[in-house]
Amino acid sequence: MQVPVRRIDLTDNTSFDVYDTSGPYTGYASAAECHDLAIGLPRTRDDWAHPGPVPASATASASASACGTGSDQPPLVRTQLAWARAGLVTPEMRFIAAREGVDEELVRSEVAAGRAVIPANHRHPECEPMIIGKRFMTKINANIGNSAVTSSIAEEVEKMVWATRWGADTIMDLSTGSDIHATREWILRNSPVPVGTVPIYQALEKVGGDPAKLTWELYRDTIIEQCEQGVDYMTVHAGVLLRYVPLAAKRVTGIVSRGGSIMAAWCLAHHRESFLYTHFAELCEILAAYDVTFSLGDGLRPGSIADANDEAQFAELRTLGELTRIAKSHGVQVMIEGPGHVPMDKIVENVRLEEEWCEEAPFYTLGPLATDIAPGYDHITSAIGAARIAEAGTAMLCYVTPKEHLGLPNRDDVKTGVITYKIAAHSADLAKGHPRAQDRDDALSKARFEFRWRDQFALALDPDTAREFHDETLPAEPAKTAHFCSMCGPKFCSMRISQDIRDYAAEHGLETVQAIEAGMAEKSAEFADAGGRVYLPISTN
Ligand code: IRN
Ligand code: FE2
Repeated sequence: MQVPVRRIDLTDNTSFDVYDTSGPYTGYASAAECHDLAIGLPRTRDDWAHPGPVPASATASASASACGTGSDQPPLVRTQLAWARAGLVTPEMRFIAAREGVDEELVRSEVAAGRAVIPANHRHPECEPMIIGKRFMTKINANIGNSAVTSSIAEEVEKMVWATRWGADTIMDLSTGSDIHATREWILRNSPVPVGTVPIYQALEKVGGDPAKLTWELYRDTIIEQCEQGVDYMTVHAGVLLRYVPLAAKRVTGIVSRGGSIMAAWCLAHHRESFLYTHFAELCEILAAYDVTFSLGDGLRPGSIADANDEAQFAELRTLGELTRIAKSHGVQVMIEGPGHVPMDKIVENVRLEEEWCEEAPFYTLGPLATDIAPGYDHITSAIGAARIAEAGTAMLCYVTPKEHLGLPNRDDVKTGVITYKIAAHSADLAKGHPRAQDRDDALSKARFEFRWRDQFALALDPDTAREFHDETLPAEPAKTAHFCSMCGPKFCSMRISQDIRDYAAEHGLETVQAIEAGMAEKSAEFADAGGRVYLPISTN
């Protein structure tokens, strides 16, 4: 079994390995240069030895009541959750343990407890397994394919490759328009990361965009179609209940979730309970057959600071907790989607309630934006909330680009969004004391202090921008080894000055602290000799 890492070669003849999401595309100018996109990536996971079917639930009675079969025999399934509960370590769990640098048993037990998920559809064997859970590295998702205007196979694949190159751990294909199926096929066959979707979007396309025309049968067929293709996780807004819809009426921004508004429209049009809720057990049986992970949607998430943590939001969250228990009794893995727009002081409560009501299922949040007042900068307003919520226990962050609320993100926006979210996720990992997190900071800081500019760039999340900014003022090659940059210039570089202090100490056989004192004494004598004035008269010559 081979596990991917990105090896960064440093100029001091050492190297540094980092977690890598970019699959075999690393280092190629384009995806098409890497391999034939029409054929797709090797189906590696097909060759792995997976355990056979095991009971869907830990206890026969829980399963019987949830399925409504009345039988005491729980159905047999092949999901990471059921395997983990049966005490089995799967090849995916071993792969992840090596990738994250943790024990296999930690991976198995967190999955068994439902505190972590491994989104890995049996029919997406091209995928490099990854884990989403608060005991592991905080993950980020990038949404792509947001356009109704279809492009070529290469263009669609290129968007996915671009997002994963900068560190997206999963991508969600939110494509709309007529070529949804083909686009998704291209992406899946070429994606080294799990792919998520919101199937209600495709279902809505099939009925010409009128939510009232949606039916359970049509939705079910869409789900099966996507399961067959290999989608790894699906957003299902099954917590938007008929009686919750009026709760959103008095809000400042109503319902902002696309899926949530589609389901609310259906409930109101028919004045019936959501078919996603009433058919939830059948949905579980379908997802269990492929090991597709639920991402229970937050259809009533707040879309403004004013609406944060309101009744509508938390009513839905309680229902998501109920659905979590049903899904798990079918052996289906679950994560819970979260907000949205939340001021800093209300963020931690979201995690606390999610953990309490949803049995600590991994939380997957969209930001949240910590303020509404900066359109054009919502990657930043949301990264502030994202860092905070991840520190409190969110396992995956859905990125937000600078174009949020304004338009469709282009290539640069996708990169900016991904890098911004890598910063939020990594900052949280540092605060949480994730075992490997600080190593990269230390390596970069050491390179910075030793003026190994090339290493500082190479270790950066975005080496290209770091190099570009440096070269704007000091483009010459020797500047890459110079002991200063253009920010402070050679005379005022604090890094150089503190190195000088160390050199002074070494020369004078002093400890650093003594050296600073000695140096200070020298400087103060100089100051007194010059007249002891802070403000010197302007020189007239
Ligand atoms: C993540 C957390 N809450 C929402 N999300 C993501 O938002 C979800 O996974 C999907 O990618 C996107 C759009 O969801 P709505 O607007 O249909 O809820
Ligand atoms: Fe928003």
